[in-house]
Amino acid sequence: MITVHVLNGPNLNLLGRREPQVYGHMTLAEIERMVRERATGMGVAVTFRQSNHEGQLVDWIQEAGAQGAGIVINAGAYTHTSIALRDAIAGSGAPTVEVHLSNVHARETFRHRSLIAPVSLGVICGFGPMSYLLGLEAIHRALAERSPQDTPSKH
Ligand code: CA2
Repeated sequence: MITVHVLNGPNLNLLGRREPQVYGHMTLAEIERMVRERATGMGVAVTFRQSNHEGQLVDWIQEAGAQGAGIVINAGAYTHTSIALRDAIAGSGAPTVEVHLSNVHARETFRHRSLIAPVSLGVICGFGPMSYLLGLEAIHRALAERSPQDTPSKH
C-alpha cells in the first residue's frame, strides 16, 4: 500500500487560532481530517505529524525514507533556513512534495527562497488547506508511477 507521511513544521499547531487573515480558519486537526478522508478514498495510508523542533522533523523524514513512504511537507519557517531538512530529504530518498498554505512568493522576500524545493519533486503554495490535498494527489501519482503494482488495475 502506498504510504504518505504528512509532516508539519514550527507554529503550524497554532493554525486557526492566530493570523486567520494569512492562514485561514482551519485548525491543523481539521486539515488532518480532510487529508485522511481524501487519502482513504485514494487507498493511501497516511501518517500526519507536527513538530516545532527541527531534529524531530529530520528523524521523521528519515523514518519515511526507511519505510519507502512519500512525504508531503509544510516545513513552515524551516523551509527558508534549514540545511538539515534539505539534507534529510535528499539523504532519505523519499519522494517529497513541499506545500504551503500561503503564496510565499506574494509575501516577504525572505519567504521566496526555499532550501528544500531543490530536493523536492515540486512545490504547491497559496491554496490554503487545499495545498495539502493537491500535495497528496501529486505524491500519490508520483509513487504510483514508481510502483504500479500498488495501483488498482483499470481492467
Ligand atoms: O504558508 C505556509 O504554509 C508557511 O509554511 C507557514 C509558515 C511560514 O513561516 C512560511 O513562510 C509559509 C508559518 C506557519 C506559522 O503558522 C501560524 C499560524 C497561526 C499563527 C501564527 C503562525
